[in-house]
Amino acid sequence: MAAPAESRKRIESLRDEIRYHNHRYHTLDDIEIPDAEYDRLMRELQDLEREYPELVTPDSPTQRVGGEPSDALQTVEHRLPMLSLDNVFSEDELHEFHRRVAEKLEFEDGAQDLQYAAEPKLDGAAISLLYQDGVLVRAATRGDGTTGEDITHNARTIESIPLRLLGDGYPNMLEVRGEVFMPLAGFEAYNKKARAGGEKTFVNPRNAAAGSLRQLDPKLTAERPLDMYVYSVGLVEGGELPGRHSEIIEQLRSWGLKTCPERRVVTGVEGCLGYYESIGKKRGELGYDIDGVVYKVDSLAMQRELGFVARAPRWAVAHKFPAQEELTVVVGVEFQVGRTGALTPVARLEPVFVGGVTVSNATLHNIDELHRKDVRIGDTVIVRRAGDVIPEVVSVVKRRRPKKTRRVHLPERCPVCDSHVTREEGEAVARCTGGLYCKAQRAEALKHFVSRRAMDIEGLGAKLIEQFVEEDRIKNPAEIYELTNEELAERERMGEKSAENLINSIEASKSTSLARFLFALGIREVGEATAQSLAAYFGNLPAITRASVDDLVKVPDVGPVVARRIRDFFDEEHNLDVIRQLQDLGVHWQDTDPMQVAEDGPFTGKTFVITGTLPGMTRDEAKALIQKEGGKVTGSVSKKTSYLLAGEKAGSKLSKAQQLEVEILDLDALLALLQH
Ligand code: 9MJ
Repeated sequence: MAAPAESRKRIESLRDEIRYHNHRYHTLDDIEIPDAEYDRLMRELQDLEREYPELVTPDSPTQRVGGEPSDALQTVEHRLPMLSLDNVFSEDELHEFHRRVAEKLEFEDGAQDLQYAAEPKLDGAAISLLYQDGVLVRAATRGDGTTGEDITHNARTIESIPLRLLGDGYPNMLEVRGEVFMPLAGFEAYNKKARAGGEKTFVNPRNAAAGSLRQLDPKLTAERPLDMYVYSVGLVEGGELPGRHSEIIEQLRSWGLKTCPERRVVTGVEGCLGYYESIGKKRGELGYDIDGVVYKVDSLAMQRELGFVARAPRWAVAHKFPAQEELTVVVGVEFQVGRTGALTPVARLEPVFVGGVTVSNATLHNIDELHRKDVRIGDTVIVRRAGDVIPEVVSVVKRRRPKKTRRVHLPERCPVCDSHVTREEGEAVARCTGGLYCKAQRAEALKHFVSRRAMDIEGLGAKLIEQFVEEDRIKNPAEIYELTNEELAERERMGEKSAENLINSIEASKSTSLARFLFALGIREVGEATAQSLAAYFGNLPAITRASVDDLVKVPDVGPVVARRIRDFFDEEHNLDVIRQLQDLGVHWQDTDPMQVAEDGPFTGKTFVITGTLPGMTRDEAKALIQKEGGKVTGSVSKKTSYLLAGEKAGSKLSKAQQLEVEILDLDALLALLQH
């Protein structure tokens, strides 16, 4: 029966698609789809070709295994082919593999005692290193297994590849094989730098390793943080190696070649599974990517007996971890508000099985990342879930972008509390301005509100606050003042005595100062010192809540950014509400006279820095005094500093002032200046 037109069409389109991805992978070093997806395309094509053998053509991607050498590098023939490994994805498949091994070796008892050398399956780029009389004479990529590329110039730049073997006893001709990989720390650092410099980043460490090895200019390879472990031997002439795989690897190690420290010899399938599990647990701490483990029959005599099928040995198998990267579709993007008000875009996904679990949300980190990756609703994306790390959107498969997608914009208002969202110039993070009012930020804001230097409510600890917020019992700080003794005493783990203590301490906090109260409100950038300056300058709260940005910047120590924050805070009606409620519930303080800042006082136009311990005056008092006379007080000494007011135990600021030849005053000298 002739193949249906539909299947013919599908075969053609699969071939086109696979060729396209082959080119991206092997030539451009710029992959677009995860391995799992590539494997699926290949498998679908293989299945169709098996069904309709008359449609197999010699140029079908199924007829060629592995990479196409690029034109730019010299090709190398591997005298012994570089093998690939068969995969198993489950316990059952592993049992099946073991059963075949036992059968071929004619074990009668099920081969429970058969020893396997077990090692992590490194996710990098395979390399062949040829040592002649102990000297590295050639390095090559795997290529398609038969023909690779000469990358000797690049291999020489990798520190863990010895240019000469140590010790003696090595064969005259020794080909070792292993994996070049980029450790995760190096990968992250490299990408961070590339991003900052506007250069191309690597999608994953494997691609980074493969791309780095195939550079034409070894200087570029040398800049990449690469490492290598050896895991097998190829050609051996003029010498003998031990009779077990595990012993050979030890031998290679003694000659100065780097080997993976996680290697073990295990017994039977049980041993293999135990190893799989223990490496799976350690995976996140290894510092390099692995995509499974490899079991190799340890005895070389048995390996020889088992031989090969096609391009893979019968004596080894890779037991793969579930794929960490998968494709899925973005069905929406929502913004989550963190405890500090930071807005994080989160992609809602069509559920996909990745990294061993079903994932339906993935982080986009921040709005800049979202735009950099150009993620739109409707896009097909690569999702990555590595270990226990939260799943993330890695990239968009632009080729699969439908005609109609929706772009994502930063919301103007907080999705939790509807307050305005702000974003500072040059900052990646956008924030909700809701503060206390925003449920997402409530617990943090309340902890700050009750803290010792703010309202100083003892006994209202972090745990209790979190419970109250969780239960919606406290929605704003005013509600703290509505807690009753009975209600508290009924709570678990809270005795009558501590309930009473807490009530007393809430009561005591009602009598406070304007500075403490302002600080307690948790306005961004308004720390204790700024709160004090504001309180001293304006003397009362209504004056502050009404002050324009222009008024606010007149306050010593308040710059335009801080002024803007203060204005934004008091522009939110709900913030004023909470303040009113607090005052209605009895929170009060003593107003003071607004500061009379001398327009042309003795210190007008002068900038002071205060350091050390002053005799009989706190630094805050000295600061108020200077400000009252028209001076400005800043935190660090610079060329613009007019005077350093130095008390006892003055440290680095004093030496800085001396170095910059800034005039140094003690308290008496300062007071003397005011006499004139
Ligand atoms: C990796 N990728 O870590 C082999 N491999 O052995 C290990 N690869 C291998 N062994 C024979 N550990 C062919 C490939």
